[in-house]
Amino acid sequence: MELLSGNEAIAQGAWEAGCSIGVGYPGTPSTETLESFAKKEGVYAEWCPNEKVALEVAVGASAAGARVIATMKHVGVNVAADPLFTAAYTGVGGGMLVLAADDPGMHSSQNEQDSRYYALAARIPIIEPSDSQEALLFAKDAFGLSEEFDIPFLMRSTVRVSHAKTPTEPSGRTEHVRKEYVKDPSKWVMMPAYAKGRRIDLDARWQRLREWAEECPYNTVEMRDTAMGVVCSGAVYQHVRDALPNASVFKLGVTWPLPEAKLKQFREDVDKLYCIDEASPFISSHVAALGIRIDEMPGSLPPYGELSPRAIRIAFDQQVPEAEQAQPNLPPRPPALCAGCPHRLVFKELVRAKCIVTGDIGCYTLGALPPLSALDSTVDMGASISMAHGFELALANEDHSPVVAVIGDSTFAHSGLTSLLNTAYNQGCGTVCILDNRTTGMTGHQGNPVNGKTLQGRVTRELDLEAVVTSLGVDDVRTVNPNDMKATREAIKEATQATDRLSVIVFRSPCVLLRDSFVVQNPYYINASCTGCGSCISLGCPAIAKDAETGSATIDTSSCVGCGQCAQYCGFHAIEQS
Ligand SMILES: Cc1ncc(C[n+]2csc(CCOP(=O)(O)OP(=O)(O)O)c2C)c(N)n1
Repeated sequence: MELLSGNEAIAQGAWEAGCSIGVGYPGTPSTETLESFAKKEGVYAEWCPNEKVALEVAVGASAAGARVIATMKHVGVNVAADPLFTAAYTGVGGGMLVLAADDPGMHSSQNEQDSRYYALAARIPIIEPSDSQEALLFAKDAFGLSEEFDIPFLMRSTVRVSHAKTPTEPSGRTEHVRKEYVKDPSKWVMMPAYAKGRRIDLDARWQRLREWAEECPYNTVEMRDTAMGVVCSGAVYQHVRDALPNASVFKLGVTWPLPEAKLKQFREDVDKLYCIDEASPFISSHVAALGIRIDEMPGSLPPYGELSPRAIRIAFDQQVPEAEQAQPNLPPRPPALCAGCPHRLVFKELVRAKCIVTGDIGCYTLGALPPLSALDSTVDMGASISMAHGFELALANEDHSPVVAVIGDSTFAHSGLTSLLNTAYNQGCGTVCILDNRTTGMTGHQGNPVNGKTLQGRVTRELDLEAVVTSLGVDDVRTVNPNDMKATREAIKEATQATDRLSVIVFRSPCVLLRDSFVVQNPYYINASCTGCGSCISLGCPAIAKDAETGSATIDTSSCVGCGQCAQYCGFHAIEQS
């Protein structure tokens, strides 16, 4: 028995099933799955530049007969959707499992979409564990099932399943013998002539999947008090057990296709039937669509956000225990760029230059928050550059502020490259700042093509950003140390002055948490010359605060990393290094 997180358990299950190849792109809450898989004996794993590439690598590996897992967060499924839909047609060679980890409540995401709708639309079966033991078992079985039904399986997890550690029983690995690859265009060449045949075949495969769902042991019925029955899945099952301990429960481990006959029987067996959904009506709407009558709860559940036992108790008019009451007056803890973060001065200077700043997704999204308040937009990975082009097109005939896109190195490799190619190819203008902090910071320091580090530490070459940008058609390219205020200011001024051409500034300096490349220096302190002007505080460095009594600035020497950014903004020489 071992305590494993859901993500670790999925990796273990894949390994036990003889899965030999793992691919993905990091994203909370999915990231640790591939990191954990990569450490196992006898497997190959790689981070890909984005989820679409990862899924295509997986489809190729599966076609060639290997068992393969592809991991991503829910928004990654959007990126991978193109191959996903057609992979349902081709089916598989070796078994293929796609992990989509959803983030209800948006703990670290830009939306809370429910990945199950993708699988539904793509006609791909969905398995949904409610704890780590199920995550292990479902993942382990998924490869054989995928081969049996000739279709990729999608495992949907949510934050609580992916991150909570629960007792798990790992066992040994059964090596999978790769099926020999045999050329078969009618299965793998999805041109209309062949795709039409596979579309018909997909329906036949679905007929068998529906029958399987009725018998599948992942769908379990727990009969208790027959006065109330609840249909639920995943982490919600744990909340239901907490809040409604006497209720009979139909725990769906397969959430698509639904086990119609079994659900109808459950309806017969209980007086009142409820569906408890989290953040989307996926289960209730499809249970209702089967013609199964669902009773109304005394109260209502929140239509969005993460569910909790408390929310369920309230919906069923129950007392909420003291420990689950919302605690008043808790101090807010907004996220902030770290002390010494190399992104900070770029935002400070972009605001100073009164730029319209289209942002992107990464640590640097935090530049949107006060006191920097630098960003005008953040939508999805890569959008900074394409949105800046849109701004430039719309404002072309007017005098306007400089339009600047800000994008991280991993995000640039993910989908900024094609956006920049578009602007350059269409003779667009504006400035793109690539914040190259030598890592994929936001998701926990994964390697990426720009820093040349691979998941399993294989030797590779680092992408030459400046050369790539130049070859995409940008002539005005400069490289700047973002910790140097004057150089940063000058570069932004020069790049944005030329309104008729596209320019790129590569701001390169390591993330302060990269202990092998960032060297912590002696901390800074405030001397007696401080006038309390607040200039250093406006940088939003968490190491700097205002002394409530004296009004002057103070530096917390235990969090200061000695970057010296603040000293460059002090007009009174009041910040010195110890
Ligand atoms: C399509 C998609 N995939 C994955 C993520 C998760 N994610 C958020 S930020 C980020 C990486 C950011 O790295 P980088 O661009 O290098 O910026 P940094 O955080 O280092 O500043 C990732 C992978 C996401 N939001 N969207």
